Amino acid sequence: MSEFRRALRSGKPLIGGWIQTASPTAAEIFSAAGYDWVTVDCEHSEVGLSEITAVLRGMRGKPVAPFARVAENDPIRIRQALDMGAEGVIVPLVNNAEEARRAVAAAKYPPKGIRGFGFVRQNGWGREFDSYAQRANDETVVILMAESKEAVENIDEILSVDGVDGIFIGPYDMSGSYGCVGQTDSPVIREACAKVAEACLRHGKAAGQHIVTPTEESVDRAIAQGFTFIALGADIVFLNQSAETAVGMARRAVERRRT
Ligand code: 3PY
Ligand code: MG
Repeated sequence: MSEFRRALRSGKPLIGGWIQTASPTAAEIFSAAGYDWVTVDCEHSEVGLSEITAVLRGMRGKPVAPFARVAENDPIRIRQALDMGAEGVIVPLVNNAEEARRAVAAAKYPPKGIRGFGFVRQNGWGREFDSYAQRANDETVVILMAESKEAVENIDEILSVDGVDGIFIGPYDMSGSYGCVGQTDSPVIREACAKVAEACLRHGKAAGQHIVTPTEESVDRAIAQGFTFIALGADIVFLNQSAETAVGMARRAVERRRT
C-alpha cells in the first residue's frame, strides 16, 4: 500500500489542491504550498489528455500525491488518468453500488478489475512495468463523488463496494440535486454531509468534500464532522479572489487621492 493510501486509511486529515486551469505552473505552485495531494480537474475544465500529463508533470518530485478528477465514470478516462501518472482518481457523480463497481474495476488491473496493461508514464514508459503491475492495485486510490440525493440514500451500498477508498462530496451538484442550487450551506446539505461522514466512519473509509470557497468556519466544521480528504478552494477561486482584492485596493487608493 502506498504511504498516501495508508495515511488515508488511518484517518489523518489530508488537504488537497484543485487545478482547473490546465496549468503545470499552478501544479508547481500548489505542490510547493504544503498540500498533501493535488488534483487536476478534467470534469469542469478544458483539461484534455495532454494537459493531464503536463499538469501531473508539474507535481513531479514534490511531496504531493497526484490525483485526477476524471470527466466521467468511464473506464477509458480512468485508465488514461492513471496511466499518465495519477496515483488516484476522483470519479464524479457515482449514485449506486453498480456505478461504484464500474469505477473500481476501471482503476484496478485484472483479476480485480479491467484496467488494461501498457507501457505508460506511470511505469516509466515500461522500464518499471513488472514492479508497477505488481503494486498498482494496492497503491491506486479510488475516491467516488457523492453529489446527489440518490448517492446519499445509497451511501451504505456504495461504501460496501470493495476497493472504494473514500467518498468525496461535490456540494454544488449536491445542492442542485436537493433543489437548493448553490446553497451549499443549507440545512439539507449539511445534513447530507453529516450522513455521508457518519457512514464513511462506520465503513472505515475516508470522508471527503470539496470546500470550494473555504473559510475558517467551513474548514473547522468539516474537520469536526470527521472529513479527512478535503480539497480547499481551486486555482480559479484563488485567482478570482486575489484579483478582485488587488483591483479593489487600487480603486480605493485612486478614490482617496481624488477626495
Ligand atoms: C460540486 O460541487 O459539484 C463539485 O463537483 C465540486 O468539485
Ligand atoms: Mg460536481
